Amino acid sequence: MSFFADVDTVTYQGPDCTDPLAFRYYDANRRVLGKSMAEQLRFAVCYWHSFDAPGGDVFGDGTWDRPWANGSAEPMARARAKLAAAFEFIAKLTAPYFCFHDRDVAPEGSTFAESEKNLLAMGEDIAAAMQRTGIKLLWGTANLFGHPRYAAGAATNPNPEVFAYAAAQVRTVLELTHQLGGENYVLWGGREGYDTLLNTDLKRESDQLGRFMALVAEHKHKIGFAGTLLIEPKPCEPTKHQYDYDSAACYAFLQKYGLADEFKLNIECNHATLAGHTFQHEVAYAIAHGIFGSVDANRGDAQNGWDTDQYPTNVEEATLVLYEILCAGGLGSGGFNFDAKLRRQSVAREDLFYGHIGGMDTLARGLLNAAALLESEELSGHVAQRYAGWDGGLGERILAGDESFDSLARRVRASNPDLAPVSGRQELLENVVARFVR
Ligand code: XUL
Ligand code: CO
Repeated sequence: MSFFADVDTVTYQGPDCTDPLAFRYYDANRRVLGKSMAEQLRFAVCYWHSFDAPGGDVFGDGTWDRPWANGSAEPMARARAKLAAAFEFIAKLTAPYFCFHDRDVAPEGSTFAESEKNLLAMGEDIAAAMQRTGIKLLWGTANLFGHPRYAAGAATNPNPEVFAYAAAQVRTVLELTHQLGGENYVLWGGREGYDTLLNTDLKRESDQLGRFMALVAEHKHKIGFAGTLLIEPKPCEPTKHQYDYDSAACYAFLQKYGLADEFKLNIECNHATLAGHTFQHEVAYAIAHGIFGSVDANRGDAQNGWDTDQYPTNVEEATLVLYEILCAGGLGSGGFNFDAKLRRQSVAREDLFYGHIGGMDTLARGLLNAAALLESEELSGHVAQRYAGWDGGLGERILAGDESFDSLARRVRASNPDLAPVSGRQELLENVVARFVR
């Protein structure tokens, strides 16, 4: 069964190549800062946008040519065809990882037991496909937002029976992720929020979510899953307000419930921009607080206020984000998962290749630029110099707790220091970045 017979394995052909089915920058084995590009970028293809979604929008039906979705009347046969399409595509793209929700890979049954049976049966086929191709699992996740039972939330539902159902669902997917050697497990709180405060008890919902996350961590340790647990910040959509608003809100939540050592963050570019932040800000905030985990790579639209999930094309943005990640020592167990989808008019199957190739090349360029910027020390040197006063003397004593308001006031009164502002050099530094963005 072949669904992409017209496309060969995508190869690196260099920046001058004009073949749209070749990489111009992503050269998997090229060494960058001591690792191969493949190891630095850890690309993953997501199952849901690429193989599951039909290309519909709120005004119209699916448009995409997806023969695996309608070749059989039998849902498990369709799931197996989808699996064949996914692994053929990911292998030809040479992406080392994939990511899935339970409902992407296996049909929901008429009972919980039937859904679980379907998922575990598909799990065996997934394991065989991974074995055959060498493609690995970056993360698994449970869909706790699609079914009507989750309309008022999963963990934050007013009905504890829904909480229990979500727990049972996550338990199965966490165990399957563990069995498949998954390197992370993601929780995106798509409906963990509210539409109106008129019917919502914020405090209860927060405590319910905290308890749910604690149960996930408890079960992770019970089964010996060594991967990283990740939560994925997003401010809104589908609910008006989501509790995992941004990196800062997630960090506060994790600390409140004693979970800051158990969870890290999966930062998505378009979620950052929906929250009114830059992608770089969200990544930098997570890194600064020791909770950076992984990335959902995509981009929004500067004029639209929703999650357009387009493929990344902004090389400057990729450079700045990769600069933060490289300064922090790399992705660790995370990766760049393309949580990105084609436009509704991109109906052809090979459009999936163009989207991913463009995204991989954009991030590969970002990696090369960021490595050069890091090695030049032009930004880091400036920042280090800007804060040098805190490395010794007065700054060090303040941070060590060796100064008080009284001692500081005595000091200022005695020395009456000249505190004329020093140039922040923003324009100069923007010009430095511009020099490295190629
Ligand atoms: C939705 C989103 C999800 C998560 C996984 O905006 O990003 O696809 O990544 O549930
Ligand atoms: Co995402």
